[in-house]
Amino acid sequence: MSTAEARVRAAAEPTGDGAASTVHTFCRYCLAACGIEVTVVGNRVTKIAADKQNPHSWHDFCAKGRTANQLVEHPRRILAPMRRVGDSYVEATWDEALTDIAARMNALIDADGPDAIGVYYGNPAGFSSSNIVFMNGWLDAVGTRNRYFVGSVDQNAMHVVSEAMYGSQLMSPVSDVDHCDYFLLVGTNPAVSAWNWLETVPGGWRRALARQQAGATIVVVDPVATESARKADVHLAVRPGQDWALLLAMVKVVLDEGLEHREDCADLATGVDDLRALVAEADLDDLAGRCEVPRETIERVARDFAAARGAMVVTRTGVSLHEAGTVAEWLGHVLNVTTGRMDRPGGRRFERGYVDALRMFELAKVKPHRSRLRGREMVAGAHALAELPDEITTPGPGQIRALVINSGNPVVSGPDGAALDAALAQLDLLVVVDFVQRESHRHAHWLLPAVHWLERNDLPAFTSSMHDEPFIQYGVKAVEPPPQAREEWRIWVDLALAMRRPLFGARGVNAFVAATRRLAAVTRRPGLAFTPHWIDRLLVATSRKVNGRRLRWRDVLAHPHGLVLGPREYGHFRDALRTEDKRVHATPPEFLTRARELLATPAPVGPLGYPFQLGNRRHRHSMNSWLNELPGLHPAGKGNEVLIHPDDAADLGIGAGERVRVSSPVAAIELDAALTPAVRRGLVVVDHGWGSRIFDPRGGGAPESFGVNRNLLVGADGMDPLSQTSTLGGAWVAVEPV
Ligand SMILES: Nc1nc2c(c(=O)[nH]1)N[C@H]1C(S)=C(S)[C@@H](COP(=O)(O)OP(=O)(O)OC[C@H]3O[C@@H](n4cnc5c(=O)[nH]c(N)nc54)[C@H](O)[C@@H]3O)O[C@H]1N2
Ligand SMILES: Nc1nc2c(c(=O)[nH]1)N[C@H]1C(S)=C(S)[C@@H](COP(=O)(O)OP(=O)(O)OC[C@H]3O[C@@H](n4cnc5c(=O)[nH]c(N)nc54)[C@H](O)[C@@H]3O)O[C@H]1N2
Ligand code: SF4
Ligand SMILES: [Mo]
Repeated sequence: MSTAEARVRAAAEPTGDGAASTVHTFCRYCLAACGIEVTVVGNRVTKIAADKQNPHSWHDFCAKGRTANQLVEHPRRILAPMRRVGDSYVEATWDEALTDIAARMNALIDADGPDAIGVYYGNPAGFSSSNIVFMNGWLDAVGTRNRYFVGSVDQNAMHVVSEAMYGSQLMSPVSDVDHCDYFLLVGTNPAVSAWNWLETVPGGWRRALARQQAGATIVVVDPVATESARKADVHLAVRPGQDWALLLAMVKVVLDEGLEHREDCADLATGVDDLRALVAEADLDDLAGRCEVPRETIERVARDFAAARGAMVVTRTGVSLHEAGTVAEWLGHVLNVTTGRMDRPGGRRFERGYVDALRMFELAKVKPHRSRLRGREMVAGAHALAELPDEITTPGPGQIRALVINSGNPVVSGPDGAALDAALAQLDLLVVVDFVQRESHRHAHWLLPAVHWLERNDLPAFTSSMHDEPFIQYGVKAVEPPPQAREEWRIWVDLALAMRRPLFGARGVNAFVAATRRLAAVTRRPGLAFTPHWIDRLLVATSRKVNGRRLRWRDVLAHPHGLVLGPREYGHFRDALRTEDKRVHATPPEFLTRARELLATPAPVGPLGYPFQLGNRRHRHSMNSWLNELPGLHPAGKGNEVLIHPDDAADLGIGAGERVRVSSPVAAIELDAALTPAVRRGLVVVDHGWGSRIFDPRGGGAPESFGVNRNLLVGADGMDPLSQTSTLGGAWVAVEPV
């Protein structure tokens, strides 16, 4: 073992003697990936601080990272496999769990075929390379096409646009914040959400504000005067769901007035003529009316954007969670492409990363499949969450009868949670891999104890092309997990072995893993048993050359704070494009058709009796549907509330703090009113992610819950047809005092 390796090992190993040790790693709650310094005494984390020696990524450090050990030590944490017996749970051994699950799944597959097994995976699966790789290895072992993931309530629009324009779903351009002179931020609140959505731009918001100090302009497009909008030079309080009209109007101004970047429009991109044809059919006043932003303002912003030296459009969930999400996402990229922002300073770069993630993704690509009932193609290797309930409840070949939920809480974070909850109750087998039993895990037959990132080593190689500079850091664990908790990769491997189905669908892998385990047992050297660490080392050994030199594992270990691998580079984008002609496809036909459809349809209005639009917000101290319950992050008993414009409240007879019923054609919820001019009139805003219960499978205590789930108001029918994303940002509701 090298000295560097010994040092990292020593830092990661419990001292046991009460002396404090320090571990440098990074937070894996969100893609900001902040560098942290963890103080450990015994096997307990006593303090988490920002790692100010991290050369890349400590800058967004927030209270969620600071209190990450609270989830590790959650009083209701699942500490051993738990089997459902009647209405309660009993602890079991891993052998019992794996044997039972394998037997039941195999019986279902024998009877009904592999599609009888389904999976839903959430964000944290993607934030752990070993989890996502081996989960896919297990899914390929099973052979099921019933795969569902969080993308259809999040970033699918980006995947669809990247695939169509750049040739790869994973080709997400990265913000070059430090050189930007004009930020057009659409449907994002980076002051709260920390500049991350398929990109890691540590301290992105603070760096944008520093650019503003130096003269840059920040424009925020958001129906709410958010924390970010209040700091912006220009705030466009767009009509929810109408960003496509705003962005199309801007593209029209750019093309009609000849403000485009000639070279990129002629050489880098194809399809610009189709764009010209599209904007010729659109009328600026009509578009301005749809998005409710004055025409003159649109023209001014478009001209200033095109004229700026460095500029970028950034689009996020405020755009994607609407029916026209993909078209708006596309038009954001179009503005970047047509004004010459791709891979130029201050625009959106292509970061190569130390491994070729795009190529690996292609090798691992899931075979195309249409969903059984709705006949829709997969997006980014999975079907839409909105389809899951019916796929469980509708009998016939291909019906899902066993489901695994890998780090997700879709009953709360997706549409029509009531329908999904009812469907989950009908499964023959529901297996959950998580730390605690949340709302979506209520009907689980098995709860399998997972490992927190503070307890897990990980090299997130596949997201290395999402960092805003070439960077590598090994995510070392700070503490050892509870004895019976298991890293997710191991659960997938063990399950494939127990089911006797070949990992990755490839012959020989199971035998190889089993052989290494036997060798480890015989020689009493546990290090000889296969772990994903072998893959980490292989990836580093075969990584791209940096400064003409190959990266070595010992370099990685010698830099516990992370290693910046060189300056930001420009000029790799064209070469990296995955389209056959190596050009950006500016106007994919399906987007064009859909844009014409939107142009031909009047702006949507709510059904009779539901005049308000339901908006949405994130909390700095919550992570979607989790962390709401942690006392270090939220005052006891704190829930979410509904934000209403004071004039709307006055019309409705609602006073500040009063109880309000918000209802849609699907459901009704009650919460307290907070009056604020920050929201547009006609819009009410409720934080998402609340109202998820936490059960107590070990202690049998009453479930705990804070706030209410606003997504119950959103039906499963509303969908962006191009990305299959649920319209979680677009519900129509009624508001009345209780
Ligand atoms: N109305 C509305 N709805 C939304 C959104 C919105 O803006 N508005 N946002 C959408 C977006 S962007 C997202 S990403 C979704 C996410 O919504 P969620 O489903 O809330 O979040 P996830 O992060 O995917 O999954 C959370 C689960 O993973 C578990 N977990 C955390 N870390 C680990 C780990 O390391 N291992 C394991 N095994 N489990 C772990 C947590 O305990 C929790 O149960 O919500 C979407 N829903
Ligand atoms: N603290 C914290 N940070 C997080 C998360 C978290 O839950 N908490 N979640 C992480 C995850 S999973 C993700 S995907 C990212 C998401 O990152 P962001 O997309 O930046 O998420 P939000 O902060 O919800 O910002 C979305 C904004 O869009 C606005 N909006 C809603 N509808 C519309 C519309 O029709 N048009 C426009 N223009 N704007 C609209 C909302 O008012 C809101 O301010 O954040 C990540 N970071
Ligand atoms: S949760 Fe906070 S500390 Fe953790 S990576 Fe995100 S911004 Fe950084
Ligand atoms: Mo997300």
